[in-house]
Amino acid sequence: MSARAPETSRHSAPTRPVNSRLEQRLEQFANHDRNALARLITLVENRAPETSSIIERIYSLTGHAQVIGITGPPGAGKSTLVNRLIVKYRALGKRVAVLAIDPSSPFSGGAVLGDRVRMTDHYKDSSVYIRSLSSRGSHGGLSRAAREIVKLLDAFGHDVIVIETVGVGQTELSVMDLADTTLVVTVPEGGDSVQVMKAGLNEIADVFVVNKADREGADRIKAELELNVHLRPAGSEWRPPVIMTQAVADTGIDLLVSAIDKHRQYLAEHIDGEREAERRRREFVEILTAELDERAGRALKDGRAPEIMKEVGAGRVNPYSAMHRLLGDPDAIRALLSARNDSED
Ligand SMILES: Nc1nc2c(ncn2[C@@H]2O[C@H](COP(=O)(O)OP(=O)(O)OP(=O)(O)O)[C@@H](O)[C@H]2O)c(=O)[nH]1
Ligand SMILES: [Mg+2]
Repeated sequence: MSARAPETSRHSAPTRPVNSRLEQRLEQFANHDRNALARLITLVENRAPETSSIIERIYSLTGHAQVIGITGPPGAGKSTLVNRLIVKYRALGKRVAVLAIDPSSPFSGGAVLGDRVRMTDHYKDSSVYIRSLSSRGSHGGLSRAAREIVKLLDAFGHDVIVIETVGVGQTELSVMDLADTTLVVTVPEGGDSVQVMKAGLNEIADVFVVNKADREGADRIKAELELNVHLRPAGSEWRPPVIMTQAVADTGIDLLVSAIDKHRQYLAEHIDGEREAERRRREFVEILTAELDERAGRALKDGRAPEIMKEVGAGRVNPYSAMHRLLGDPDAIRALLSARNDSED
């Protein structure tokens, strides 16, 4: 295969055509076909080359959903809470989607299986869509995929999207960045408020939840968190409330829903144009660098890499010199980036 870009890329049109099968899927998606939604999510999850074209096409339909992030230590009761929230939001007539991110265990882990079992009731409800996303082998791709899957769920017409992660790593934290309102769940065991501080969850919390409030020590955790909120440097007027819940017993959930509502209202009343603009610019840079990264990776894999790659591979050119040479050569860049935008699925 030629290392040069096909001629057409020089005149590439502003809208990217997609293959007819994908075109059909997008149409089915627009007609609220849940199978089409599932297929598109799978393409995005697998980082298919047409991912960015899919999101480009559905982008104008996004921006309506309320995105709620829920994070905290393993076993804190996050899924049980999500389950309760689904019921509350369904009672309000809202369409709900859940994206459960499983950080470690694709098949064997109890988390996903447990979620499935407890969430089974909702599977019959066509206004509830539940999907889990495995972080296995996705490297930096997980937060990218999560961002785009949230866009799909939003465009599909869900009013509320809940993202569940176990708050452990940078990836999970960056996924929480997608949420309008982030709930940090703690439990009265093993000094969990300290864990929350250490894990960097403190800074991202819009609402603290002390779940398993039936257990001893719940009041102490609540007091610690409240003190901590009080001692926060005054950067924002929003003071995260601390809500006590017993997810298994369906206790405290109404209070939680109302705290989420208040935060939503706060956001609506405090729209900061410059911050929004900055967020959009940052999102654009992230999308751009992610796309460059993915295209360069694909070019390398399917043999469309520019000549310089061979030189680097043979150790004849140092990678920094190669990078500078490549960036100074528009034809080589075009060759590298002229990824196909469709694939078999
Ligand atoms: N005592 C008590 N147990 C609870 C409460 N809420 C949830 N649990 C139990 O805690 C266990 C873990 O609940 P999950 O909802 O799976 O917790 P999770 O945070 O989603 O767990 P991972 O996704 O594995 O991190 C289950 O056995 C629940 O029944 C509660 O309010 N009180
Ligand atoms: Mg869970």
